[in-house]
Amino acid sequence: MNSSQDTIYAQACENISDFKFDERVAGVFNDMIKRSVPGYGQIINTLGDFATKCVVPNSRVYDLGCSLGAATLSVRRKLDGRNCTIIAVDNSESMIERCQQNLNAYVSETPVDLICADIRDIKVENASMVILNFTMQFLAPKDRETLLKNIYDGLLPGGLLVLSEKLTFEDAPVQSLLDELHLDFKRANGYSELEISQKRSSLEHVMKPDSLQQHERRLNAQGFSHFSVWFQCFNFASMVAIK
Ligand code: GEK
Repeated sequence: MNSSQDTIYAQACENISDFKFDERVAGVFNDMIKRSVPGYGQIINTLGDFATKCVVPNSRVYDLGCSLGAATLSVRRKLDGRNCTIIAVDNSESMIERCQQNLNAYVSETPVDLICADIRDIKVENASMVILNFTMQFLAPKDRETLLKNIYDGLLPGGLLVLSEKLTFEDAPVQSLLDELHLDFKRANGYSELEISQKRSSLEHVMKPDSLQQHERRLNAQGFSHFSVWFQCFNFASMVAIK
């Protein structure tokens, strides 16, 4: 997947506006997420392995907040022969346009319904796998339970939710240690102090991470009885919940 280098916050801005998934971000998104989210590449690759194990014939896979389609592409490679459909949803038109181009670049017999919509308006049905890869953190906290209820109701018995999120920590020293390690990761990937602090300001009102305990409690409350973290690097984790 091609991407230009992310230099969006490289110049000093007088007023930092709230972060939006607009054309400028979509154009550099692949570079931005790889340099900002530790473990992103490994998570994307492993989503395909989860699909191999968990997706049953004649069912659906949902990729909610699909951005440029990285998760959809990873899963689609593993699904041929199962008569499945992938429903990939994002509410950014710029992301959806570029996602369509990325999907068109590869041949597959597994159809993808690419939908430009709010994931809160999508009814999940006949799903054996649902992916929320760093998307739920952008939803208003009050909407997260309803989203997970919709996912739980639409999953088949034994169906899998993969939920990847940035985490907060109830223990303050752990929070600051893992924050520091994440900052070092961004510095090592070439982001300047100015870029890091301007991006942080732009995300302040837009991205609201939860703790692992909050995630587990919320998933249990919707009925998921099997839960684990399968990947964590610093303050980023990917969780599985099975219906
Ligand atoms: C990946 N999963 O590459 N409805 C639909 N889409 C939304 C909503 C919403 N309410 N809110 C945010 N989005 C991807 C990465 S990025 C994560 C996901 C990040 C979309 C938004 O437009 C963006 O494309 C995506 O969720 C979040 O595996 O940037 O850290």
